[in-house]
Amino acid sequence: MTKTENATIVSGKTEFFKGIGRIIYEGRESTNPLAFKYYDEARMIGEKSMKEHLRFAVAYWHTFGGTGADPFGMPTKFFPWLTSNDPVKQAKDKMDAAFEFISKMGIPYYCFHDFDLIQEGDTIAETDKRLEMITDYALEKQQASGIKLLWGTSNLFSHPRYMNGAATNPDFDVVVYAGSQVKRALDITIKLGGKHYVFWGGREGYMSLLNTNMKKELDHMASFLHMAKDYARKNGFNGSFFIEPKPMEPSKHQYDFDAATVIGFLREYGLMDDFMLNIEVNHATLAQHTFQHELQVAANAGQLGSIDANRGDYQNGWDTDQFPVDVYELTEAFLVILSHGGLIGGINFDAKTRRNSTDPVDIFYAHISGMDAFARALTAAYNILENTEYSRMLEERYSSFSNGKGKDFENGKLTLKDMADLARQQGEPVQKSGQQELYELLISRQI
Ligand code: XUL
Ligand code: CO
Repeated sequence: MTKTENATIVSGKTEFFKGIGRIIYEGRESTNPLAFKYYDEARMIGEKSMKEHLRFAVAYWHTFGGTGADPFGMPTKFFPWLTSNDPVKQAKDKMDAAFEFISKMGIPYYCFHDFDLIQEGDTIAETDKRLEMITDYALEKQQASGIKLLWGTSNLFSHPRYMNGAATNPDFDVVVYAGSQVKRALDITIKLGGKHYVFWGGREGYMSLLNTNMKKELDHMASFLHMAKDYARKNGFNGSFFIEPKPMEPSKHQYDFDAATVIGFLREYGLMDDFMLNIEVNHATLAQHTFQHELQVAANAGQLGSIDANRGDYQNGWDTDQFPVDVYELTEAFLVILSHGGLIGGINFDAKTRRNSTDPVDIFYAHISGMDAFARALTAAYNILENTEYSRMLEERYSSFSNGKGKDFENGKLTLKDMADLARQQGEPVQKSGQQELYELLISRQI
């Protein structure tokens, strides 16, 4: 353990990222690739520090479990923490590497699926034992480093037993198994003081409607979520549950298609009080929406919870999960976030370095780049809201509803006949520009 001025670096027996110390803020003039140019954690943006606004988290799966394997090729990343054949030793090495990396980065949170921490055992008893051991180890590491768990989740999509779904599986035996897994994942999230809990249903959907009773499956999904929520609440969990929308991949059609679909589902099944949304950039674009659109839909319903940060590729439609670097896009996102009081959760980098980025140091470059991009976006959005005409322009655009007949219309006091009479009195409306280019100019001036 090394004390630095900013944080406690927690390495295991082996130091996996040798030669790299605590990544610090050096300012925009710095040419050091292993330093922040914009992310200055203590800097106040309005009432809160950058660290508090952004609440960054590292995704355990991509960052420490990703091997670079894809449907066309074998693993390319032979990281030393992944090499042991003994699942217990491998899990501990991985955790040593994780806490060393996260503490060197000065990132406050991490996120995991149950089986990112350790490989599933052959029996439920063996799996219980393994997760008990590795979460004891995680608890020690959290206490030594001050790093916290932003959210936990359960992998209900990789194992062959879930090929027809987990909570929405047509076979009750599989739904039971999924229930036991979520119970355990909630137990470990609570044990580790996890702030929130995520449901992402990659197999909750269908490959073909021909063999699917959609109504039944949706009812089952709702019953399952109610059970999970009731269990967690009974056991003292007071965080939020987040649903993470995604339209497709791996299923042809996923029930949590996009923010609007999820909100409709939560309303229909009485889950609005406990569940919010975790919006992922690349899932938004897969659903043919912008990231900003999905955030706005969630915010409109008061359900904006957390973010999975990444970006897609402009030339193809896959979930490429690249690190976010587009400051313009992120500024648009932060205009929505700041206008709605910030995030309950935080910003989890659900992103991976490319298959041919094979050096451990690439993981540092990726996170530094993403954190700097978010820091710039946060600052720009804050300045746009506080120091430009933006908010006034937006308000002005709707000012015809602020009084008179416009106000009466908003308050439901006019009939359609009244509208017809008014139109006859007023005649052709005066043309008013939408001024998109002027709004864009306000953003580009601030970034
Ligand atoms: C998959 C995805 C998941 C969730 C957690 O596209 O985003 O990793 O974030 O299960
Ligand atoms: Co995600």
